[in-house]
Amino acid sequence: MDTNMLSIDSIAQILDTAALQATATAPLNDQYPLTIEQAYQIQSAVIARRIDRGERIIGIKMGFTSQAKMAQMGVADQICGQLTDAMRVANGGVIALDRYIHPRCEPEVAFLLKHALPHDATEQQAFDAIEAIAPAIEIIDSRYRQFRFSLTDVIADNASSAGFVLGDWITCPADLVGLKVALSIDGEVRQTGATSDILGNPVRSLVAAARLAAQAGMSLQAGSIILAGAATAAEALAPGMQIAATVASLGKVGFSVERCKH
Ligand code: OOG
Ligand code: MG
Repeated sequence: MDTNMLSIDSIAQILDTAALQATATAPLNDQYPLTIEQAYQIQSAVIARRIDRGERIIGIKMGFTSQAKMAQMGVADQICGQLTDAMRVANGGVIALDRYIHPRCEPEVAFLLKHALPHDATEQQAFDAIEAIAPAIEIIDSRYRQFRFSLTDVIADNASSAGFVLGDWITCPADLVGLKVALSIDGEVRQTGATSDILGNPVRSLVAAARLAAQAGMSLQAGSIILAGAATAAEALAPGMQIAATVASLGKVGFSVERCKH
């Protein structure tokens, strides 16, 4: 980074403060062009601040693994972010909107690993490492104004991660291609897709997670949770909403939003 730029830590502080205060900040890219490597360093520094506050890393989230998400956000490369225990929302739980800036939800699948994955894992190795699978909903919340960012901006911002809800873990079916995915709000289906919308097969997202995580100095261990990325575009959250996602043969997961903003 050249000298007239902010340090990795001061950019991390801007993003962390934006998240803590639920207040949007300006995208970094125009003022401080970053390399992908620097963006992941900022992401790690943002996570380090969470760890200092007592949070624990429990997994990885993948981003932009479906055409629907790439088209919605105008970003075309796969990215990863880190999940902490504090981001987890109980299945059937209730969230308060005041903790977020402009949150959205999206239907995903989650994997639980039974052993570590090497950075160059094959699809078969990735499949063999799966302990269980669950339907999931990710709550994303960009710390940037208007939810607009460049690739490096969103990497630095921990891939917009803000929360996630997991359904019950079940044994992974042998075939993960073409399971229907639906996201409904207040009982009305808003988004539909299929597991094959996630890189043709969500197991490929696990392969990509192993590669990207290693590049960014993270690792996938026994017990790690991996969110494979949304199969559909995301939907904005509003007070009082009841959100549910179903993935055929995996089951259902849901949460609701408090009726009033405090
Ligand atoms: C970035 C995160 C993308 C996904 O599932 O593709 C993502 C964003 O959309 O703000 O989580
Ligand atoms: Mg996502």
